[in-house]
Amino acid sequence: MAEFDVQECYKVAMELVKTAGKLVREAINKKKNIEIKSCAIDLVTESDKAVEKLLISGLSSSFPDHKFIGEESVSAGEKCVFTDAPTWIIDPIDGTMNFVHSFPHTCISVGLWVNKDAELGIVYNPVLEQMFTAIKGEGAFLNGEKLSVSGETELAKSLIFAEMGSSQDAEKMDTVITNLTTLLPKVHGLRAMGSCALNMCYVATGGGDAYYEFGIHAWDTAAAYLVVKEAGGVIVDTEGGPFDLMNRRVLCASTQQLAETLSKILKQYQPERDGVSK
Ligand code: LIP
Repeated sequence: MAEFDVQECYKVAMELVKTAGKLVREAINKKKNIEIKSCAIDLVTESDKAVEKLLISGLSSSFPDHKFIGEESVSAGEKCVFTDAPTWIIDPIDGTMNFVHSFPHTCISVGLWVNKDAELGIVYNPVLEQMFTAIKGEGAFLNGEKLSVSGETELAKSLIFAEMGSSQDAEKMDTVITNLTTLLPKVHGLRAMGSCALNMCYVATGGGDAYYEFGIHAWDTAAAYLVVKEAGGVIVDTEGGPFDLMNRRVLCASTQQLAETLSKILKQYQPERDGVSK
C-alpha cells in the first residue's frame, strides 16, 4: 500500500487548488475554446484541461504512487479505475456550462479516497472565493468556518436542489421532468444551479436541505461527499441504499428522514456506471 499522510496530502492539494483557482478566475470572463464531448450540452474548455493537468502533475510529483481519476483524462480515453489505492478524484471545473457562460457558480473539486473511503475533500469556487474543505473526522468548513446541515426533516419545508444534467437521453430527460413535476407542489422550492459539487456543499452549509441527481460522475461527488458527511448530512443512492461512488446517482440530505422521504417519491433512472470498459 502506498504511503498516505492526510495532512501532507491536504497541504499539497490546497496549494495546487489555489493556483488552479487563479486560472479559472482569470479565464471565466474571457472567450473560451469550447469542444463538445458526449453531446451538444456536454462541454469542455481549454481551462478544464489546463486545470486538470496542473492538479495531476503537481499531485503525482508529490505522491508518485497515488492513482488518479480525472474527468478530462477519462473523457480523453483513460480508464476510470477505482481501487483501494490512494486515489485522487478530480473535476477540474465542475459546472463547465456555467463557466462557459461566465456564470460564476463553478468550482474545482478534488477528493482523495483510500480503501474506497473518502479521506479529504476540497471544493473551491475561485470566482466567489468560497473554499469548502473536509478531512475525515475533522469536520467540514467554508473559508475556515465550521459547517453544519440544516437538520430539516420535512419535505414541505425543504429547499431542494435538482439538476437537468448534461445528457439528452430521452428517458433521462423524462425522469428529470417527472421528478420536478412531482416535487414542485410538495416543497418550499426547487433550484438548479448547474454544479453537483456546489449543490452538495450548499446542503452542508444548511443553505439547501437536499439535492439529488441522476447521471453525475465520481468526480462530481468525490470531494463534496466528505463535506456533506462531515457537516452531519446524509449521502445515499437515489433509491435510499448505500451511496456508490461509481453508480452515477446521488441523493444527499440534511437528515435521514428527508433522504428517505425523497427516495420514495423520486422516479428512478439508472445511467451506465463509471468505469465500465467500452
Ligand atoms: C456537471 C455537474 C452537474 C450536472 C452537469 C454536469 P461538469 O459537471 O456538476 O450537476 O448537472 O450536467 O455533469 O460536467 O460541469 O463537471
